[in-house]
Amino acid sequence: MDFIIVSDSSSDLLSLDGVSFNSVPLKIMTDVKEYVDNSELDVRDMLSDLSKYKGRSRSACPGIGEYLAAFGDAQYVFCVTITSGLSGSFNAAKGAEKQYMEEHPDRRVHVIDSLSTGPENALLIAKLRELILSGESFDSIVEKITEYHNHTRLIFALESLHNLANNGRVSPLVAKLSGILGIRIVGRASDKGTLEIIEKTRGANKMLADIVKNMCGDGYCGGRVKIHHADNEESALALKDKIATKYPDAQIEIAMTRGLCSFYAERGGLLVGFEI
Ligand code: X90
Repeated sequence: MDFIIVSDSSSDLLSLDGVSFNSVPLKIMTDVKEYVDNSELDVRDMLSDLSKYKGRSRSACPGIGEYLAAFGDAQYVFCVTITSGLSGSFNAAKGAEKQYMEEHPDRRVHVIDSLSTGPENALLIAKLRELILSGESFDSIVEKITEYHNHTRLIFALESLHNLANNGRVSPLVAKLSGILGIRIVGRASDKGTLEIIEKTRGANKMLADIVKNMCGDGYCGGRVKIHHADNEESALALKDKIATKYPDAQIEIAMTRGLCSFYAERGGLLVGFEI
């Protein structure tokens, strides 16, 4: 069967084993440089550029044409986008779906608004991959992935909300909180796909404990976890240990955020996608 999974670069994935996969890059722009969030981007270089840069910076989502190109000639397309609550990426993908179906009425496209980003999107993609590889039909995959999505969540810890606030993705008042030295914010993707602050936390250990506490509060009990970190492997490993102490059999994977999530989570940020 001719399946493809397409995702915008907010999923932090560049490739996938065993199933065709295309990543559609978002872009990060300053007044002096544009960073395309594809495999050629050196994320650490971008983060260090941005930490020195004092001017304005922003992001841009893909357009319909970029999604159409990523769909290629596939008979069946599954497309996972960053939350429509914070980006136009989902709308662009839906526009591409409409055009694709008009041009090829025999083909099928299913666009998923993740209402989230990073590791939760990566969980959805991992599940889509499994369903495709197990030979399920398109309609059955749509049904199962919709059900699976009801059982995935995202919790994050950020050291700075500067870029989110400057781009209108979180209120400046909320962002001010994180400006206070040593204060980190723990939050979740709300059910509307927006950023919900849960609490302020002080110190790295407390932050990790707060993440685990909130994961359990949201219903986590040993399912699959993906931790994506913005150049903060040490905290990601410590978090993995903490979860594994409570749930020794949990499958926990660590990856670094790519460009888009690194830009908004900022250096040090942790994003945790998990099953409930
Ligand atoms: O269309 C665009 O230009 C992209 C805008 C994306 C804005 C938000 C990205 C957030 C990345 C930060 C913490 C997680 C928040 C998740 C809330 C659903 C990561």
